[in-house]
Amino acid sequence: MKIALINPSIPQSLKKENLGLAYLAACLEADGHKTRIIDEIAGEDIDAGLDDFAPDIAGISFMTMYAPRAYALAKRIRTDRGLPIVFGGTHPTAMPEEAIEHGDCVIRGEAEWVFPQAITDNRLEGIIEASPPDDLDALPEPRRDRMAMDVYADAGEELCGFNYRTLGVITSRGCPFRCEYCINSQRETQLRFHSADRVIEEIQYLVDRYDIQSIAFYDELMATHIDRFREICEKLIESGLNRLKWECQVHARRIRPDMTKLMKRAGCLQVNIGFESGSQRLLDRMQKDCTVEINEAAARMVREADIRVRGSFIVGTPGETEKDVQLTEQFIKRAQIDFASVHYLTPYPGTALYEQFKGDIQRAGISWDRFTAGDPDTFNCNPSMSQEEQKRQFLRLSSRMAFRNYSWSEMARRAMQNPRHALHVVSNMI
Ligand code: B12
Ligand code: SF4
Repeated sequence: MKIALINPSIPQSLKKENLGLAYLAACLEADGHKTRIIDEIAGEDIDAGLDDFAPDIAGISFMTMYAPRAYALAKRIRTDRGLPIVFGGTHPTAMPEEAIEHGDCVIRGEAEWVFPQAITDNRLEGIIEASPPDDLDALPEPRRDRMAMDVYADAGEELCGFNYRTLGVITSRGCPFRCEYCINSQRETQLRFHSADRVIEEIQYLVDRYDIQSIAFYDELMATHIDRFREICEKLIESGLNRLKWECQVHARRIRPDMTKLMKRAGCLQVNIGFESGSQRLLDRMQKDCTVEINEAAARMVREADIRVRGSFIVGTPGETEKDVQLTEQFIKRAQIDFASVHYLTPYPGTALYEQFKGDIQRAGISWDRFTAGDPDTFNCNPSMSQEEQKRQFLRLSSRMAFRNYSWSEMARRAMQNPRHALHVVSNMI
């Protein structure tokens, strides 16, 4: 069979490769199928791709904010070409009943084994529950070569103010935490890992084939299994691959001084930590399983190893007051966060947070394309503050903090790279 795997694009799309599709392509091909990833984000034209490839099945992958685009595409492909439509990815997994209205089949969850099997069994219809792969190393290497990787490598990935040729690697799947705004609050899949050897093999491949200078680890969290993470760092050093720069997400609870020193030697330039708030009450409310003190100590340990700290923060948590936003601002200053990225709390389908508000969201008829995590007009989860006030707090904090710990020369360089964004930030600061 010929299966087209479609990656739709919207104006807010970030130029980051969809590795889920590359894993699927590898497994479908291992089963004897032909695949083509038609990647609108990389600039490919979907109709031209379908004309050229003439597939038997069209699979479409999407997150929530892509849903209207994915459904419109599905309608067109069904009407014009009569192809069966299979949906997968975060949004169809969270909202299968909605998605199935627009297609023939929805596969929920990690579909590497189930998608090829459903084709073999000729049962690509309705809602299918995938059983996620237990052994990640048993998966063939993702077919990155099915995507225009140079577009992604050169997309201007910015790491600490520099643009490196960067590609992504996934070394684990799942997360042991259950933050209420994240899909892991509802997901039942186990935490699973690629071995350190497999990770190094993949990175070496990216160096040899795509000449990368930097790695973005797309894991939800690195360092959840400390020994394996240490092994990856040691192997990066032994193999000389520590000349590559990299960044990753780590939970504050997992940061230890011996680990940060090793990470530095292994090439780590920046650690991203979801601190979320400077208010303990709100951390507890969002089930963060962490304290302000642990967060502050983690930031200190990372800084002391001479690694930059990128902190992510949320405005709009239920119960948040102006005082809480001030606590967050004070935390960012006190912990000397190098780069603070502030998000507006967005109740994504698939999360425990969404379950609390789904009635209101459905009644308000909010279109999925507004679920961008940066749009304070999407939905206000916080009855303690008016929408207008919450929005004012968000814009103030995000613009004041975005460049807080950059030097003037760094800020000037960034402003020159993106003058429109710089003007927007300055106008919010005034
Ligand atoms: C890496 C990652 C990113 C990367 C790269 C994204 C990419 N291109 O894939 C970056 C950093 C760019 C990113 C950005 C964002 N992300 Co993100 N991201 C992730 C993360 C941590 C891992 C995704 C991943 O690679 N998983 C591993 C692969 C193997 O799994 P997969 O992609 O899901 O694919 C499997 C299945 O879904 C399925 N499948 C997928 N497609 C298809 C298609 C078919 C036909 C079939 C049958 C099956 C199928 O099979 C695949 C193989 O197992 C997830 C968390 C998660 N658990 O999913 C969040 C997640 C997807 N991101 C999320 C969000 C909200 C965002 C942002 C909006 C955040 C922000 N504040 O700006 C942006 C939006 C990006 C944009 N503008 O385009 C949410 C999405 C929630 C939702 N309901 O949509 C998630 C779930 C995190 C969360 N909060 O819970 N993200
Ligand atoms: S630590 Fe990160 S990935 Fe894990 S549940 Fe919380 S937000 Fe999600």
